[in-house]
Parts: sequence; C-alpha cells; structure tokens
Amino acid sequence: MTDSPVQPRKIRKVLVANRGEIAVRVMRTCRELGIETVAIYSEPDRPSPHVRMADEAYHIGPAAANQSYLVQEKILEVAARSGADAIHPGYGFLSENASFAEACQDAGVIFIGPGPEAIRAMGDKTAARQLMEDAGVPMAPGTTDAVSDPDEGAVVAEEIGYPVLIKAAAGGGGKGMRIVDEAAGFTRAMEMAQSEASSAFGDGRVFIEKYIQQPRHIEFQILADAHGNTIHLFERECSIQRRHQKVVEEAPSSILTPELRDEMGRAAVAAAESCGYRNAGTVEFLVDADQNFYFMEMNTRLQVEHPVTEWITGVDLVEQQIRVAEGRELEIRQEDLSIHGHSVECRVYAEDPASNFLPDPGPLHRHAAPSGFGVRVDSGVEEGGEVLIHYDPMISKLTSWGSDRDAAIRRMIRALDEYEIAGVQTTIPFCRFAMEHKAFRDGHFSTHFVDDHFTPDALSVDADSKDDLAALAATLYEAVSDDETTAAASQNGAPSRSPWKNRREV
Ligand code: MV4
Repeated sequence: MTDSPVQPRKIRKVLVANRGEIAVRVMRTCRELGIETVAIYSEPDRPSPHVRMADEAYHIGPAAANQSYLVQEKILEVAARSGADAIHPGYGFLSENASFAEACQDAGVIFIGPGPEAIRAMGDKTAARQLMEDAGVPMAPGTTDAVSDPDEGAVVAEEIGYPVLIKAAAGGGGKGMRIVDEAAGFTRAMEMAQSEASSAFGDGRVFIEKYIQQPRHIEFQILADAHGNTIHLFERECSIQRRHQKVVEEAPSSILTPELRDEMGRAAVAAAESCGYRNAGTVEFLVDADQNFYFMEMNTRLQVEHPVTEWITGVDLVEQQIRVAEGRELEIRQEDLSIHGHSVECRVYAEDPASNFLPDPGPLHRHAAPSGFGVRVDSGVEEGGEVLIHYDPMISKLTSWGSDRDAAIRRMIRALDEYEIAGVQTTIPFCRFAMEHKAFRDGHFSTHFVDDHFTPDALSVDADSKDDLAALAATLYEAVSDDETTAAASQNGAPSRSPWKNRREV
C-alpha cells in the first residue's frame, strides 16, 4: 500500500496489446467511456474483428506470437506512433510480464495492470508463499523457500507427510508439477521436476507442498487502487478443467457458506495487499473436502472467466481497471457489493472433446451465437473467419445469468442448443454434457470432474433419440422437397442451408 498522493491522469487512447475476444471485450468498454482504441495485429489477423473494431490498427509482424504480440519494442513503437497514453495487455501474451510493465513505465505509457514489483513477486511462487505466510493467508503445508538438494527434499517431504506435490518456483498453471505418493519415489521425482523446470522456465528451483486430494478450485476476484483501497468481488468456481485449462466456471461457488466466503474474501484482500497490488487480480485457492482453504497462486491480470463476476456484481471490471490505472480512487466499497443471482460460463473452443480435446482450428463456415435474456457471448471470431492455428483455439465464451444456480444452468443449456457452429469441432457437446451431469447439478465435483465422469461415448446420441432424429429427418425431407425455393436453389447448384439442426451436436 502506498500513502503517497497519486495524481490522476486521464486516459484518452488505449492500445490493446492483444487479439481475439479479449481485445474486443476491452475495446467495447473503451468505446463506452469515450476512450479511443488502437489495435495491433499479426499478418493472419488482418481481417479479424478486433482490427475492424479499433479506431486505428497497426500491423506488427508475422503470425508467430514471438514475432508479433510478444515483441515489446514493436508494441511500444505503436504506442508512441499512435499517441496512446495507455496499454491494456488483456490476458496471456505480455499481461504478466514484469519487464514489459517496467518498459511501459519508462516510456511514459500507463500499463493497465499492477506494478512490475507485484507481477514479479507473484510470478515467483516461493516469493508469493513467503508473502502469504507474512500476511497470515492459509497455505498448504510446505516450504516457503526453494529446496535444491533432493535428499534434503526427502526429509522435508517426510515431515509434510505424503502425498506431496513438487512445484516449480517459476511455474504456475500446472506446468512442471509432480505428485509423489510415497518416500520410495521422491528423490528421482524431484530430480526430474528440477530438470523439467530448468528447461521449461530457465529456472530449476522447486518447492514442496502437501498434496491436497480432490480439491475444488475457487478463486476470488479482487480490485485495488493506488490509494490503498482493496476490495473483493466474491468468488468463481473453476473446478471443471481439462489439461489445467478451465472449460466451465461459475459464480458464486455452490459450496461456500457466507461465513467461509467472508473469510476467504478477507484472505484474498490480504494477499493482494501483501504485494502492494493495484488493478484487477485473482487470488486462487484450493478448498478441500473439509472446507479448509489454501492459497494456490495469484494471477496479476484480468482473467478469461471475468464475465461471470460481472454478471453477479454488475461491475464492469475493465472500466474499473482503467479507472484505477488513471490513478483514481475506487468508488465501490466492499459493503456496496452483494451477489445477485448466479452465472455460468462455458468456454467454446475449437477442440474435439471426443479426441481428448485435441485442438481443431480451421475456417468457421457458420457461427451463429445465441442471444436473448440473460445470455452473453464474448467472441473474437466471426462466421467466414478462421480459428487460427497460431493461437489459443477459443472461439467464444458463452455466459448465462439466472436468478439462481438452476435457472442459470437451464438458460445455459438453452443457449448451447441455440449455438450453431460449422467447420470445426467444438467443446459445446462437452459443456452440454457437464450442464446435464448429476454431479455438476448437485454441486458434487472436484478438479477431477473430467477424469471422474467424462468419456467420449457420453457424447454420442443414444439409440432412442437416433430413431427420433431419423423420423424427423424423413418428415422434414418430404416437407422441404415440395418447397419451390429449395428446389430452385438446388437447381442453381447453390448449397441450401439445412432448415433444421440436431440438438446434440455430434
Ligand atoms: C495443488 C494441488 C493439490 N495440492 N497444490 C494446478 C495448477 C497449479 N496452479 C497448481 N495446481 C494444483 N496445485 C496442492 N498443494 C492440485 C493442483 C491441481 C489443480 C488445481 C486446480 C485445478 C485443477 C488442477 C488439476 C491438477 C492439479
């Protein structure tokens, strides 16, 4: 926290250093606030929606991110050329790069994010553990320092008690982790973790934590200004993941009591304050079966799943990010906030859930997103466009709101059924499976939901509905054959669009 007076500085033009749905998301709020927008784009992104949406757009290089969206000098050059006074990094790319935040500072451009020190502290998972220990935030038992000698590690692991988890200090998001069930395998596992961390991050330091089994992943959204005010905007439940990538999220979590929510919210605020945090941020916790919670990590950026928080709080998180980056004081106080209803997010990726969620990028021949009361779609691609192989294959985020959890889920199912996508396989069938699954409906799930409950044959149309579909197809075929328009279109050789689609997208 700082007591030094901060001179507010109005932001008039924002360079959005990102692409896809998050670039569009940020530009929408900028437009609402009367702030001009600048897009950057790589070669294949030339026709992308974020480029057209911006007031100005600059080509910054070829497809490869390390020659375009990750090149700090090019982005700062565009900022200078366009006269942007601030840069919004979105998520991914340079959003958690401390040296980029520093370079912006040096160039006199506002980085819409936390200061470089906070990014650095939270990026080093051992430094973060030390800060949490000092701040009294609960953590899984383990070391706050990196352990370098595997024999010493084995002693520590024995003290902690098996199973333990070896994590990379420079890691995060599940990279470079190793679960060890018993003493016999420890030394070798630690050596491997060290060498993996070393090649993946150029930093071989690892630390050891008690492994929490069957946890739920519950994260708190926080907001902090440069005047020492920090608030939380409740939690998101993100337990449904595959390969450490979230696919379904919701807010609030169905397992938190008001008392536990309050306690975790205060811990999240303390976590943010411990590193002098400013900006929107997320404090991730694991919650075990006995409702104990443990700090996992802090993400120093706006997250993909932020819309569910916006739905239940009514707060535009990008607007708040911009206000605090301008140096203004937060106008929302903790006591002003309450949870309104429930929101669910389904991430629609160009992936094949029947083939282990293998990415399936390619042209989007059809993209007709659902709409209607309580439905929001954040997408950065459009019909006729392409899900590019060079980047994350997310097509859109579909979020729903309902007056309670069941209403939000039923609305989500309705929206998933309305969604038409052709050209690529998508996670829509998996999301529908999750929405209808008893364990999800009952709120009885952990981070192992996909492994515990999902097999590809759960997606296939069952025999009964196959018969129904065959009957429907026959009826429709007869009806359509009589139609002159369709007949004429067929004669012209034009493809006639199917007048019906089957509900379960298989
Ligand atoms: C853990 C854990 C169990 N115990 N730490 C995964 C991502 C990285 N941020 C840390 N992760 C975990 N840390 C302890 N002490 C289990 C995981 C974990 C996990 C966490 C949230 C959601 C999905 C997950 C999948 C596998 C492992």
